[in-house]
Amino acid sequence: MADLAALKTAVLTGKRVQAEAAAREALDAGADPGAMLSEALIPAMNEVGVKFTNGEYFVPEMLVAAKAMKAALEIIKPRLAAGALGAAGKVVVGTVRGDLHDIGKNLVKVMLEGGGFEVVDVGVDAGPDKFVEAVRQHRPQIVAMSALLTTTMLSMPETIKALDTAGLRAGVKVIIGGAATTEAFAKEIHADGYGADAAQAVALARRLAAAPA
Ligand code: B1M
Repeated sequence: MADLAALKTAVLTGKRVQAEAAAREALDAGADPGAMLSEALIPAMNEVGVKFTNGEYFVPEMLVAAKAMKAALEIIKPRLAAGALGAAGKVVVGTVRGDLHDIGKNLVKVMLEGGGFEVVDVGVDAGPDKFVEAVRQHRPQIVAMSALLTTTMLSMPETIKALDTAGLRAGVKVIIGGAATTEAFAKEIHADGYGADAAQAVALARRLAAAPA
């Protein structure tokens, strides 16, 4: 039986080496990579967020937990990304301006790749210009933006506006996600869709990439 509790604890307590070892052991014991995400890695990060809110954790604890999560994710990534790259379409992904959170964005990227999309990653703290430039250069069907902070989500409508001003908005579908965002916010800013998690982002991207521009 795979020990997902050990993986969760290692991430929660920011123990990178233990997290890597627990991820390897769980895979060797036959754990499902999706379950490792949904039952260990993501709940651990959610708990980190609760501890931060309660004043039990501070930024350094969040940071080491994030490093442990990323290290474990690297180990399970090859098992998640199994799709034929590019067959489903092309997506530009990034975390918006002012926002340095990249774990969720990276997860969305891995799952999109697993779903057969070619992904162009503009990274974190990506302003409207960066998204516009990537769309101009790579001509994706979809732009996926991530925001974790209530302050930085405001960069999303600015990016949509910049795509419009550049004459690129009609040619792409814009989807958003990240803990700060909601379905209602997506509607308000005239995005084409909202994904609550990485799996929803892939389903949404599939649906929109198949629809006419
Ligand atoms: Co930050 N942080 N953080 N942080 N951090 C949050 C987001 C926070 C909710 C913590 C809290 O107060 N409980 C809070 C935001 C409050 C708010 O705005 N409402 C917060 C804060 C305040 C801050 C700082 C301001 C703290 C400070 O300095 N005082 C600061 C800001 C830095 C900046 O960005 N400018 C900061 C810094 C950091 C660290 C650098 C220490 C670290 C990030 C490291 C990294 O990413 N490399 C960090 C972390 C780790 C967190 C928490 C604990 C965990 C985030 C995470 O990785 N979650 C977070 C609390 C929380 O979210 N519960 C918190 C796991 C990840 C898998 O989930 O990213 O939500 P998530 O992605 C999900 C979905 O949202 C969705 O799919 C993913 C997988 O299911 N999704 C998409 C994401 N993007 C998508 C895009 C899509 C679709 C779906 O496109 C279509």
